[in-house]
Amino acid sequence: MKSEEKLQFNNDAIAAIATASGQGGIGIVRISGAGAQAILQKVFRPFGAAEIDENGEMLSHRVYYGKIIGSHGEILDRAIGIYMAGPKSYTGEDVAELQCHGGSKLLQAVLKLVLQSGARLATPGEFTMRAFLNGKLDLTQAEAVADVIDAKTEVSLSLSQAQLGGALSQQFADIEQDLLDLIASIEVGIDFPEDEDALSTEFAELGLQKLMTRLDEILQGARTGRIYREGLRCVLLGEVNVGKSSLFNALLDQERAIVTDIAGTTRDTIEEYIDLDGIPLQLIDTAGLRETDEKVEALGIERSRKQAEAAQLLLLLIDGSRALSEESKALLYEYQTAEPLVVLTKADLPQEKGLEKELLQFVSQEKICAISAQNGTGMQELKELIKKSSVGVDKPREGLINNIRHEQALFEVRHMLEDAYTALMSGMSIDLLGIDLMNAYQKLGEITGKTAGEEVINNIFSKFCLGK
Ligand SMILES: Nc1nc2c(ncn2[C@@H]2O[C@H](COP(=O)(O)OP(=O)(O)OP(=O)(O)O)[C@@H](O)[C@H]2O)c(=O)[nH]1
Ligand SMILES: [Mg+2]
Repeated sequence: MKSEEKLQFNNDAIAAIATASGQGGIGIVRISGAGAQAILQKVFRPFGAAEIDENGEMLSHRVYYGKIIGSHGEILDRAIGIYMAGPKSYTGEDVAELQCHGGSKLLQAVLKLVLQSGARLATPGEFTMRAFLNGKLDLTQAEAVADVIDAKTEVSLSLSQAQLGGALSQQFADIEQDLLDLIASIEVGIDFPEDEDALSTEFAELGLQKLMTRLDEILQGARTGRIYREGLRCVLLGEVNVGKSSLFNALLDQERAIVTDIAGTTRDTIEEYIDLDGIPLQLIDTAGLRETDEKVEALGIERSRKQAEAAQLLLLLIDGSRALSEESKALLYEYQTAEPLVVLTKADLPQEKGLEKELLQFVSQEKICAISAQNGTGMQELKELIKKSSVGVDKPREGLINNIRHEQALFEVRHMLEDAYTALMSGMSIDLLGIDLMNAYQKLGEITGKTAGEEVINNIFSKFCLGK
């Protein structure tokens, strides 16, 4: 593994609390690295006639019940102790775990004891980084570890689990192999006994085209993948009293925001996640937009506009029971380029005739829908429309890339292949093509980590939580 050469690899014993902070039934202190077993046995004594080997050492991959002994000989806790000899462990190193009672003071005391016994505190992500450096996981799988922990919906979770299982690794391994095959064929020229140059050029062209198409397909799914992993910021915007907070509550299925008939009820932005058929939708209710001299409201309105700018999907709400106001018209005009979904509200009331027609000056028909937050009319259609405008018809499927890092690297590889293709078409010698393709291969390897530099790797693991 290349990364080992680049990163200074140290297998000194590290330790951390592996479970979430706060109280829980069980809390785990994990130790990994050289001497993990010795440290475990310094602090932990199995009860009774537990099986140990002739050197008095606990056996690997056995569960022991025993006591944790503090520095003054006191019993800190009764716990489960497990020793897992490398490489059959999470990190690939010798690993020991103490499964204690889940109190934060207790776990801190146990961790302190372990640190006094020879381990040092692990940095965030260091366990998983070691797993990567020991070849237990590639980079896409290591990233999936964090994603599984952070998954916002069941769909996000299953996509991350597939990635952890190697769905992306396999996909990129296949592409790497195709690229290597192409490089090899070009270099050896095996398939082209006669008229070598013409044939080999044609072969390279076809191979490149095939690869570019494959990369395009993957890149097309990237936005969808990213939405399932990160969520989609969806902002409800509109004039005062059009029913933003009512719609927010209806989508949330909970009376979260205050609703009144007083114009300017909502002052601050309110954010909540909902699971829309697996899409983690981050809904943001905002203060209604209008001219005001009132200081607090004006600050709220400033926030509304900021949110609208940062939105990935904008819902522009318009009261369907009233004639189109000058204010709403101005908003339609102002936010036209953001391609908002226009939501006509209060569909349970008599609707203003000709309103939809007027809207067509600003948006296309398929971006308009009418709802009632009060009786639920049109809510399903709105949800479908949100889905269509975010993930489109893309179904969540294994192998969707979901990470800007993968996307950027792939995008660069795509460009490199395209440049090589163009050069080839304009008469570049086939010998030179191999060099370009080798560069593309190197770039591709950054995704799984084969060729990733220290900075990339450190950056990925530094985002992990402590103890992972
Ligand atoms: N009939 C009917 N009334 C509604 C509906 N949605 C909202 N309203 C009423 O419209 C008024 C304003 O609703 P809100 O949800 O507070 O409107 P808002 O856009 O959040 O208003 P601000 O926070 O002031 O900007 C309230 O009296 C609601 O009961 C609806 O679907 N049908
Ligand atoms: Mg409101």
